[in-house]
Amino acid sequence: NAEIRDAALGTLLTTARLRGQREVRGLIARAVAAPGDGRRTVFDCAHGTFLPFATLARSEDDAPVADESVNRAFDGFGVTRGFYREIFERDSIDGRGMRLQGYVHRGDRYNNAFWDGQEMVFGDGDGQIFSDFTGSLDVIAHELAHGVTEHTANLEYRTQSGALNESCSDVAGSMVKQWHLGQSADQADWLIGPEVFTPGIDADALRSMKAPGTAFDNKLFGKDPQPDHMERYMDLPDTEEGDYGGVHLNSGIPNKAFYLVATGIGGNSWEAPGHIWYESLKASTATTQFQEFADRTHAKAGELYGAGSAEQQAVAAAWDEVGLRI
Ligand code: ASN
Ligand code: ZN
Ligand code: CA
Repeated sequence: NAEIRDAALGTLLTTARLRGQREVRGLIARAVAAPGDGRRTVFDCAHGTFLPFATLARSEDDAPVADESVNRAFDGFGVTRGFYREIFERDSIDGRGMRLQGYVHRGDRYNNAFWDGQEMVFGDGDGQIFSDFTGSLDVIAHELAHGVTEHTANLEYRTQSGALNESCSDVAGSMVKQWHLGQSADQADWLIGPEVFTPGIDADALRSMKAPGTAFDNKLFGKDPQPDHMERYMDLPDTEEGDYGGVHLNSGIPNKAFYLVATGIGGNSWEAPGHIWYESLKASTATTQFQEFADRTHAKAGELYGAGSAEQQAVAAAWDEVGLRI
């Protein structure tokens, strides 16, 4: 069957090539590509921004190297890959062993980390406000999870679908950290990136899932603007300035809902709550909005744990508390 599929796709690929259809060729090339072996590779950008100029620093079978940023990225990918495999039976980012490629020391004192559609990229931070972004396991898992979202729902990175995309990365980042540390929902700090601020900065973290809007309140940034309820949903412009409609801000609402589900059910976030969220992500589409996602988590909780189960009741109560009625 696989042979027949490959032959059929090969014919399509040839046709597309002859017709010069670049997008179709890309799609088909990805479809026929052999499943990956899930190996990790970390590259050193040496403060450049053009990734092809980065040099290979460590790959799967290599021993640790002298550069701890390289080792932290490598280890963080390993933990996250293990989490998806063991907890969700998912084989890497694309579910078929996609290689995990990371780039460290990106740019000069660059204050961020990101997923670029193919790989995970980390800045060193400026050393004044931010430190190295590889210093936080939940940030590493957050970036990798953007890849998982892209290969599942492919939630559009704007307004509510974008905030759900961001939230799913925070949820994954928190679960991976809690799983790695063996912390239950009650024991966890529910902070995203507590390590990325330099010790001199008066801030707990980038975001708090437990209490969105309280991760920082200082002279430098003012108060954490994340809302934790639909009444405070931030209608921002769909521009880079407006964070594409506040994708990193309105994510506070679904983040808080996940926190409430996890603590409402009790135990470990990556068990029932994680499965409900992951199944809902896989059943979502590019344009899924908050209400649709909330309804879906409720339906999934019913399918997985039974209609009227404690899990399903916790889901309904959580969304209600952030202003979304099932
Ligand atoms: N660190 C940010 C994120 O992963 C970078 C970005 O805005 N894309 O969400
Ligand atoms: Zn993100
Ligand atoms: Ca601090």
